[in-house]
Amino acid sequence: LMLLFLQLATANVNAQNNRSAWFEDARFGMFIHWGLYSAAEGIWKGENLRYANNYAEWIRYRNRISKEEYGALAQRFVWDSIDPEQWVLLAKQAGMKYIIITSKHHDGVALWDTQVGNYSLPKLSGSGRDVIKEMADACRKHGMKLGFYYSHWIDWEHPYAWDHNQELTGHVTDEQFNQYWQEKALPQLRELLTNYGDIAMMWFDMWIPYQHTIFKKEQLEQAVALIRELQPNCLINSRLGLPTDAKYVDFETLGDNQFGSSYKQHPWETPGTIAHSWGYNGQEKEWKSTGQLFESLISNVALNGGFTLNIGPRADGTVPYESISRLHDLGAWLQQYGESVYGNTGVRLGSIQHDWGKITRTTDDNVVYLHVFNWPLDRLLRVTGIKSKPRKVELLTGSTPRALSFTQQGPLLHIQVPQQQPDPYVSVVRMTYDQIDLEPRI
Ligand code: H79
Repeated sequence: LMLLFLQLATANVNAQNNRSAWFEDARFGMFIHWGLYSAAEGIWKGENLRYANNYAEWIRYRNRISKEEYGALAQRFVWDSIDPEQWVLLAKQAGMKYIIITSKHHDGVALWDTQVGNYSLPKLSGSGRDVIKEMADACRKHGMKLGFYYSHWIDWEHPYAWDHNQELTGHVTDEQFNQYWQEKALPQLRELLTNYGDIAMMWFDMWIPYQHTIFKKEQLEQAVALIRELQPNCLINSRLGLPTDAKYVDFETLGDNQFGSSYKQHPWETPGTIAHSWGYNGQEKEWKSTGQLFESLISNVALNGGFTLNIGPRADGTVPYESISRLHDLGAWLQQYGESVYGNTGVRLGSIQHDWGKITRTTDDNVVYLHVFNWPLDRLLRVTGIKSKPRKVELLTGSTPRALSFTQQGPLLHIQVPQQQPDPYVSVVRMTYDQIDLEPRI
């Protein structure tokens, strides 16, 4: 009974529509954290206070910066070199299929030319540049899906929004919070969903179910109604805070940098960073390796999930070299081996793990890909858990695939591989079946 309940609980996320079909095929997207905090570069008046998560985009909260002083960061933007089209091209080169940009992060600053208040990047900087509009145009030009991050819960600019301990705003009553919701959040969402063409998704960021927050269910339902009315194809992520029901939520967002641990039937993704901070930090020390990013992406696809990988451009629009080089490597690999990622899902193998890497398959079930992170020194790749016998097994090399010989006994497949792995990051073995018999295992 418990098992049945679990299955029902996860199966209903995407039951009512196929809005999210493109998202399930995409598997890989770009997150962009860019805002006033990018200009602070993780340092405030010579100090980099260690506080809680230590994220550069939390600098206003961490350093208790006043609204006016924080707003003055807008003067540090270098508009000549800011070109959102370059971000879109970088995402495209990296093999990413969608971009989510912080239209308004926790600091409450709108990146677009909002008519709701004056606390926006175009107004504070005096540039008049609407970067969200430029993003929307560039995405349309290059066939890239565009989504908006919108911080609906936390807003350190608005006196009546949520800031955890109300250390910046003082105590907020339900009535006051509702005033923020009706007068700022909903009207801004309306602008974003009206003035920028097709929006592929709205990405909210609240990591607590609404019952444990200041939100009333009806308030969040107003946001859903607005999105469904203005953009019927727009996806909504689970961090809105409402239950994961198809009425409200189109895909699940796991924790920040939290990767899948079991196969999920409904669409899901992990938002992840290359660095530690999401926003630009001039003293960033924690860069993930390219190999680690490959494993994160492929491991998620093998569990039917996706990966939204973040960049934090500087206030002059440039992207740190560390991010660019990793994205280039990921993109070059996907260019060659993308058939094993896009439109792929996983093979349910229960608790079976392979020490060499991860398995994906095309959704019609007839092609299975072995992603080898650790090349076997004894030149024997051992695959357990698939009973069907492949028609052919090939090593993808980037040019002509190379046939591999194999033996099979029951669910145990032994593939002979050459001594040299063809790819320095992830080598791919393609197994083609006439008809594959995959036992669904939970
Ligand atoms: O936008 C990125 C982050 O800025 C945002 N989500 C990603 C996508 C995010 N950062 N932190 N969190 C979400 C959760 C952090 C919660 C806490 Fe705290 C911060 C726990 C401890 C420090 C705030 C302050 C809540 C408790 C104390």
